[in-house]
Amino acid sequence: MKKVYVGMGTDLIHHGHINIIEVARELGEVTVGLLSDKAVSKYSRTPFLSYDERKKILENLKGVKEVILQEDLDYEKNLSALKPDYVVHGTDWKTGPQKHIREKVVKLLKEWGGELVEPEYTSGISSTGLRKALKEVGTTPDIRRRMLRRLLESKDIVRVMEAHNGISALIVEETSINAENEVREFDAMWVSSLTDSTAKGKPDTEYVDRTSRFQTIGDILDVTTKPIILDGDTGGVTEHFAMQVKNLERLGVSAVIIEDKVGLKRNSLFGTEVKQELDTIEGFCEKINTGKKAQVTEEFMIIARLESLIAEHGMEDALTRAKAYIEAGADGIMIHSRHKDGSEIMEFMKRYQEFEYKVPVVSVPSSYNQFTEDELKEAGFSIVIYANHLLRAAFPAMKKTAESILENKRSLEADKYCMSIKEILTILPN
Ligand code: SPV
Ligand code: MG
Repeated sequence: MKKVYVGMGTDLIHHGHINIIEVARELGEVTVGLLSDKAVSKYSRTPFLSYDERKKILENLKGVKEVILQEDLDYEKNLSALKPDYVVHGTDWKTGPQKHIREKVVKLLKEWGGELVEPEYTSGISSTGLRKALKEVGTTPDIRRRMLRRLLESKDIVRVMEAHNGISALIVEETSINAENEVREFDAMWVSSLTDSTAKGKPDTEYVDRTSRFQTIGDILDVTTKPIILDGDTGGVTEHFAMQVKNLERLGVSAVIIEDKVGLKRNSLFGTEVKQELDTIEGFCEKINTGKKAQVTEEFMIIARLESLIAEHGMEDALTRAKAYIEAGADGIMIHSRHKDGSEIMEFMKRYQEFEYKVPVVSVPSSYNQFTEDELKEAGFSIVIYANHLLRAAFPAMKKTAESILENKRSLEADKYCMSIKEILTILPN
């Protein structure tokens, strides 16, 4: 039997994939190299189905002898080990971002006289189209909830954008650019207390209560599929926090971040201009621990947010608390700072590297926004949250539009600040 290799990343199997497998099995014994989440995430959105689920589907296709892990987009490791007589791939990779991968495969196959077979790409169907259809059907709370942990495993840094209502969440869901051979998108959404409150014209003091926050989450869940991290403020009283955790899990929210403050919560970006009272270490540890015990799913994450630097309690306090919160069961920590130069954040991260037991660390670079995602990753962060930008971007345009209409007593001149009606209609789901 000849050896045939097929590289695939797919999670939503369609007849285009079956066409490839059919050609391959005519040629010999088929090994599928299934791309890891990490490899797929380099050029596309992380698959809906986990690696093991995708593997199971492919293993049960007629003519597939074995499914092995292809860790990278590059075929070299698997091809060199297997030395197949044939590699089968659709013609779609002759152009576009996969072109250089194809060229390398051609070169490799020459080493042992292997051959590349390229069946015509099946038009009219694509995984992207299927994803769109899936979105119309809807994702499930289980798939959405577990996605954040999968992203943490497969992405260098998880990129999160704030959303405060359905339309802003749709922008986070849909905005996508092609840059440097990758499809670049936001991975998840941050339901910020600042922007949720501001959108309602109310202060960010936990005045917008849980019922209202859950309403916002519901609006976002209705129209999107990406995972959600909730800004849980202080988490409220410990007993209420335990109930909140269960509610969030049931909805399909992936994580809640709670901050170690007590009393009337004020936005961190005020710093010490207002009273910022921190919880005791014991009190906050108990809240984390109670939340973890209340949790019913494996994947839900409780992330502890450190306000020591905001309240100017110093670096040692931040590090002591970080250690204690991790010991209490926090699945991640968020270190917040409002200093523009970023030096205290970087110092914290340097010291954090010495911790024996580490968890993913979240950065909210609203003040120190000169750092790129690559630099934050380099410093040790796993998640970056752009915490308020869509709301802040919308305000200037709204204000200019209102002023322009007052000035001109008509709306013609304000058109330049507005999205066209047509565009609005196309972004909304049917
Ligand atoms: C939020 O977005 O509500 C936050 C982050 O908590 S910050 O506004 O920087 O405190
Ligand atoms: Mg907040």
